[in-house]
Amino acid sequence: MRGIRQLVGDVRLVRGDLLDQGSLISAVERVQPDEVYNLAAMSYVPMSWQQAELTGEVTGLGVLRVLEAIRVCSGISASRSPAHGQIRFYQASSSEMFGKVRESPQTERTPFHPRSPYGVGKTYGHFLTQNYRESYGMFAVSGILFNHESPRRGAEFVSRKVSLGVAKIKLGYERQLRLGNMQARRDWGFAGDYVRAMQLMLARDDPADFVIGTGVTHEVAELVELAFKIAGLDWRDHVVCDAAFIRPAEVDHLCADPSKAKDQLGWEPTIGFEELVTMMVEADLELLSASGGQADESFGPESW
Ligand code: F7E
Repeated sequence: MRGIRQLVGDVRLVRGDLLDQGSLISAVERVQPDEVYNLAAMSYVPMSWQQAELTGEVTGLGVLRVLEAIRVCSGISASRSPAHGQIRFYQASSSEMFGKVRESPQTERTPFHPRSPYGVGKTYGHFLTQNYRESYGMFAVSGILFNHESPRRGAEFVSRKVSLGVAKIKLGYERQLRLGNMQARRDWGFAGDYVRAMQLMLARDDPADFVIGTGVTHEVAELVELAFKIAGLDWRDHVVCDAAFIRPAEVDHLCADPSKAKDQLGWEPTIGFEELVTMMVEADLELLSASGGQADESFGPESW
């Protein structure tokens, strides 16, 4: 609910739980959708070590339950192909599946080596989506999305933790920001661009998987330095490295090769790294100025 609070009233909410097969079948029966986007997961990587079994249930088996709900409601079986006008399914796969990367940049053909229970769960969901496409002829595809951010990002993820931290320090509510591995590199893009890619994937005639990212990678340290600079601050005066935020196994370096998406979807990101970080810092300065320093951080930030 946290992510869609602003939309309540404009959208109709129907209950369904990734842990409950019957509830998903009921939801699909009731809504009769043309398209289903599974963006749900236990998605905070550090939490996936603390709740590994729950992560497997939600992030991994949850995909099976959604696919089964679509299959059952569409009357599809191994001997019966989907009827014309079948439900199209999008699975939110993740660059975390590449983990300890075998090559750089990463493409649709790069082998997976996930480094967390979250990455392992996503890899299961990815292969299962492919398997339902091949076994039942379903229109089921995965977007392998690299990190995508916006001012609505949860406070536990590093981009928002930094933009909120900078805003709090700038406005005098806090003096320090405690972070983990500043050397990790990520390919960060704007979430709005990535949602457009998801829609383009379902609008195609042929179901296929795509890597979605910018092709540009930055260190966490660069993100930090830029965010503080935007607010007229020097990060060295405020940032403290805290071992509590170091992960048991890290994904060191991710960088997308989005050529297939460019060629076959006509997709390109419209917002670059600097514009994204500026957008997030400015949004948090505005939010905290208006709210007297209060932000919705119900889930975090916290250590793993
Ligand atoms: O970490 C490092 C941390 O938590 C990014 C999810 O949406 O994208 C996201 O996963 C990097 C890591 O995202 C802190 O060690 C340093 O190397 O923002 P993050 P993530 O783990 O890359 C993928 C594509 C998904 O699918 C996931 O669901 O930043 N880092 N210091 C820190 N990270 C956090 N969270 N907090 C720190 O204090």
